[in-house]
Amino acid sequence: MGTAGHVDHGKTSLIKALTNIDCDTHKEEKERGITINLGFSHIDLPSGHSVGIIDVPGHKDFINTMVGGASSIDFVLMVIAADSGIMPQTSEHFNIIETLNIKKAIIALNKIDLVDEELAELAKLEVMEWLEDTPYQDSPIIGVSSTTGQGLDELIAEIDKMIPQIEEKEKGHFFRMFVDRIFTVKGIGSVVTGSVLNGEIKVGQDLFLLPGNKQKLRIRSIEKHGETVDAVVSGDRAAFNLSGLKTEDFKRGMLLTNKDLETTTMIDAHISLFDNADDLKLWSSIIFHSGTFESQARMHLLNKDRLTAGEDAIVQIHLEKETIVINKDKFVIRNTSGNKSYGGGVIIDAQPLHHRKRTPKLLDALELLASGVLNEGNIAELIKIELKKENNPVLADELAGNLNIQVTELLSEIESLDVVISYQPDQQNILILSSVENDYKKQIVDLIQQHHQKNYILNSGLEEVEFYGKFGFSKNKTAKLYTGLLLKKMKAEKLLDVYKNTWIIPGHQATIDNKTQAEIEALNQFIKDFDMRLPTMAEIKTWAQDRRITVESLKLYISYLTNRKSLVHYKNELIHREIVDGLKKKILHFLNTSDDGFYIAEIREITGLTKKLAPFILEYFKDEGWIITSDYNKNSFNSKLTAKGRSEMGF
Ligand SMILES: Nc1nc2c(ncn2[C@@H]2O[C@H](COP(=O)(O)OP(=O)(O)OP(=O)(O)O)[C@@H](O)[C@H]2O)c(=O)[nH]1
Ligand SMILES: [Mg+2]
Repeated sequence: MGTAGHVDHGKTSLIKALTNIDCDTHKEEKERGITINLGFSHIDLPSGHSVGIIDVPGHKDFINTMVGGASSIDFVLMVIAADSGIMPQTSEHFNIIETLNIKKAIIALNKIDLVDEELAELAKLEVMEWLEDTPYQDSPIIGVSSTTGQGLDELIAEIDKMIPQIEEKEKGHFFRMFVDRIFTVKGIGSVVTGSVLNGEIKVGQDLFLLPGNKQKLRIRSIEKHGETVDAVVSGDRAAFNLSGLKTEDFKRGMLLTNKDLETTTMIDAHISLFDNADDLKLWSSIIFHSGTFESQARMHLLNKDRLTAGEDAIVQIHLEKETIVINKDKFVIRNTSGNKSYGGGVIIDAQPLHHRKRTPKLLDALELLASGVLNEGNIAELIKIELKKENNPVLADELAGNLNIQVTELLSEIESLDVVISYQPDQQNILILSSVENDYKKQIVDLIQQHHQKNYILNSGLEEVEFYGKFGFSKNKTAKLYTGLLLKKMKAEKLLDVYKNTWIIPGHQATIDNKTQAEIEALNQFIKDFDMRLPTMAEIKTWAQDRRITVESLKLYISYLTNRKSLVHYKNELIHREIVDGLKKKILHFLNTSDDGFYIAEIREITGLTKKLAPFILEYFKDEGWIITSDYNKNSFNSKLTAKGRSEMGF
């Protein structure tokens, strides 16, 4: 529960009357008689539940602190002094609470001891009228006095009634907590506190402090409501003692999380302006508040040129400072002098591209995204949008993370979406839109057909790795995994077949006419005649030119002979297989006679290999895994037979 309300209306006094804890602990707070920092308390209810309480300042100068406190609460205790009624920060706090999507409120009409019955009734009517047509119109309004204790039992009963209405927070998410206080405890070290936004964390686990150097911080101990605990979950107040950093490394607004999240300085969002906000132009300077994070920012209206009070818009916000936010996070925007709240909204994309041009296509996509995020029921739509944005296969885990939903929720939604296909290799679900997959299928068939056409004398097709580059998948592990699965699936669908380790169109057969056959054989003989010398490419090309064989055909013939294993094509050199086989017999037999191996000079002696060819052959054998070499230098390396080499020779 969090307090809210105008300065001096008695929030802190009321919490003290309820819990016996004075949240105004600082000297300056005592001197000025106002709350400056967040205060923390808790109440044990008759039902047995324990409720954590955050007391916020009401003074207009500390709205940023109020936003930080209100960001993690489940319901609000709005304190309104019966003798003064609705005041500026009463409505400003209410606007913020609504923007932060806090759905429930209890209204405490405080200082009821200062008014007579008639005035109390009038104050209540004023509040009721003011709440009309807001999400809080059915909230209970209780007359209370922190001075006399009047109405406190009734208030406690209302708080108790609130508990079953609070939506259970998801615990399956990764852990997130904005840091709100940092201090050093003698003999213990740095302690940081905050309210857990998502997930669960236990003593002994590691946390990242972001933005930062991504060093893992071990949790030494956790306290909740002043008591040592083993774990905290979303909604809890928590104090962590962490190892690995100094107190000065922590700053208010940083995030503690168990997931290595990306920082951002740009976000796409849907915003609504409060009824009393100033007009905003295409670009405006604002202060952005999310949790305890705050930063100067420039805001760009995307679907409007000007925004007036009470209106909505889709915007791109450029932050001055790096932050860690995720989709669906709520935020508040204020003017740059920090004396007026403009409005707030929800993040629809935490890692967007820079939208320099406001094209209709972009706006369509963003409006769809916003409606998906705002109408939380429509997760299916969101999944589709997100997959379209990626256009690549993505892991279910990653997608759920991007959407800030549970994987189980994602997977159950997918069942109803015939557009999405999921695979299950090792339980990792890979998702892709079926329209995108169909496109990949078509491209794969086209690529192989082109390959067959060009390489008509080859039986082979394309290797799996060749598709990675063509689809821009080279750096994407998931996409590579997906390619392998897709190829297998296409084989099952009889769209593809396998020849050796390549993918071909079913029924593909090489065609070779007599002239081609003769040319290939001539090339084979030509290279064989080099015996224990390596032909240069120039020599081979001249040979081809003399016979009016084009470079294209020559390349094809070489591939053909390499595929047929007539030639060895290694490190851009060609050597005839029979020569290599002869050398293999000699060298591997020779190496088999000694466990200590032999130097290159000895090997040259028994084979008659040239200075150039000897290291080439030995390196080739090494790459094949038949031999290992050590003591490598230009002229000598000591080679030994490996187990693979032994079995290759049948030793
Ligand atoms: N008579 C009377 N005075 C009250 C009551 N509640 C609070 N006060 C007085 O009102 C003044 C302000 O109370 P606080 O509890 O500090 O008000 P607050 O809302 O926490 O103020 P900020 O945190 O600065 O926004 C104090 O002098 C309290 O003694 C009440 O029920 N009756
Ligand atoms: Mg106070």
